[in-house]
Amino acid sequence: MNKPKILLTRRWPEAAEVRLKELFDVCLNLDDQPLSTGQLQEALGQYDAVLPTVTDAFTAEVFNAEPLRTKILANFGVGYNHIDLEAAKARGITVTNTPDVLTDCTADIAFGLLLAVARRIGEGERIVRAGQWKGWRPNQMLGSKVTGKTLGIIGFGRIGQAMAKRAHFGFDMPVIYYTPHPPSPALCAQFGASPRDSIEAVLQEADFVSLHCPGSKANRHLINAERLALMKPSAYLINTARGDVVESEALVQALKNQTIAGAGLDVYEGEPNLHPDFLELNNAVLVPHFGSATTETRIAMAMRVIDNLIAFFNGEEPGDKVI
Ligand code: 8YV
Repeated sequence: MNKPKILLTRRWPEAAEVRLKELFDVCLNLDDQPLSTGQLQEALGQYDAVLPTVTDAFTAEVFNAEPLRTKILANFGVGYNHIDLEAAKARGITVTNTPDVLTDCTADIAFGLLLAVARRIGEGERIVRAGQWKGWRPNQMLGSKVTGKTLGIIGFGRIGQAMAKRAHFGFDMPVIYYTPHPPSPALCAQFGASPRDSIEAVLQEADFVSLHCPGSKANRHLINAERLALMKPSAYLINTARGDVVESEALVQALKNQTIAGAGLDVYEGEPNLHPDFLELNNAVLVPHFGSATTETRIAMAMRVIDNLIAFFNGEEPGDKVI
């Protein structure tokens, strides 16, 4: 039997590409540039499986492709808000993702952003590199203490829970959370995490708010001007979820007017573009959507995609089937 024809839309770590090539007839995107709508449509006509990432917008328009050959989109990443699931389903296409393997690294970056913004690490580095450091003094660059402060988590799935674990065991932080899908009380008790019955309650009480809900139409601008206004002026917002969960203009205003103390951001509305005013704000720490970017995790994500493909082409249900 011929090997299934697979399109990898972006380059993967070499070890993972080698493994993929042993199993399938693989086409690589050698330029590693995001594919256009037209190229994604063509891909659906030419390959049995397409392996997208967050940079590939599989909109309803893309799924209108004719002819259609693709049977599975095996996504490299846990989030799939760039794929119109209804449209995929209507064309009979299976979608899989890569949960679990990126949980720890994403929580590490969320906690890293929390520390960086509270302790002004980005700002401090800029001063040193610019040759502007005039020497130690008692009032130099005072930030906010992290240990013992209250962490508020919005969305308490795998990554939210990993964040809670770091806060509870590493930093003695009381953890509160809001989630529409509450985990078992026993699990929450492990991290001393207590539920609140609304997003508003978390925003009002927390010293740090970290977003761990999925990107989706329903969660677009979940954090808007009205909700930002509920946060304490001393509180910080951390976003490693999806850019459009936060209304950028409202966050820029809150940071400019210091109605909140700061923000640590890994994701942006319309990335790789971002609201230009973020660049002028010293109370924002900005990193380039690299929550899962460790060699170990990116290889593990790729292997998870490969496992899903093997199951699918063996006629079994892939372990990470989304639809
Ligand atoms: C990935 C992510 O880098 O998995 C996700 O949802 O946001 C990131 O960890 C990216 O999505 C890869 O497609």
